Amino acid sequence: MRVDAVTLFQSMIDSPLSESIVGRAREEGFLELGFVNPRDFTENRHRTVDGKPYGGGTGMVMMAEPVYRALKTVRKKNSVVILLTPKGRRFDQALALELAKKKHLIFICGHYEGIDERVTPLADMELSIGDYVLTGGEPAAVAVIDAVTRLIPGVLRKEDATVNETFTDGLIEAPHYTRPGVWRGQKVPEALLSGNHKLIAEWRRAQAQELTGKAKSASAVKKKPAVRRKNFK
Ligand code: 6GU
Repeated sequence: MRVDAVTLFQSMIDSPLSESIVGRAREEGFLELGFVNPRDFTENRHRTVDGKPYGGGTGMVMMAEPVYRALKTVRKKNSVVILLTPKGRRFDQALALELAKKKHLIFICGHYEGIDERVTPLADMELSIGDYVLTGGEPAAVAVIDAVTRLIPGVLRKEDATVNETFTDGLIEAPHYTRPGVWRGQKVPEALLSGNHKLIAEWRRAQAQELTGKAKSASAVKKKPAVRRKNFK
């Protein structure tokens, strides 16, 4: 897959996507990631890419023309153009699976207070990664590109690594454990030590259903504290 990002801040995307599984996917050619900077498409001496908002208000707005020209250099017939904005559709696993089938994705990353609204018609979709405000679209592009890249066939070594996992079947995955069997007084659940594959599968299914039931009820999510510290040895 080819991905291009229209961004003023290339390294905010390039750097995190150079590590770990996505970094390896790029080295192995599963993902070709390119960048185009609207600042290279300005016409004035100061290479200005932003301006004060019409009607007043705080912050600066990215100008439409440099974004348009940058986009034009990478856009092909088969490109899917995604504008990252907190008012977009919420990104989820189902959409990650859809996007993983595409040949070419282009992410337009706004910064400052946002981009001139008139670039919106250039995009095929507007995406958000959740209900909070980031300094720009770049960290959102990283999240989306990461989630999509690991779904490209061949990127994950184990063939079934994406089959059993959280959200693909609508369930949250069962908890994972590794050595040692007892860690600071906490034991690994018996079923996982049994060597009985049927029992293990049943245990995981039951755990997944329980976790999903809990998490899916809105009241449980609201009441769940962000941090649950236990007294630790
Ligand atoms: Cl895509 N952009 C910005 N600036 N903030 C966000 C976002 C995107 N998604 C959630 N918050």
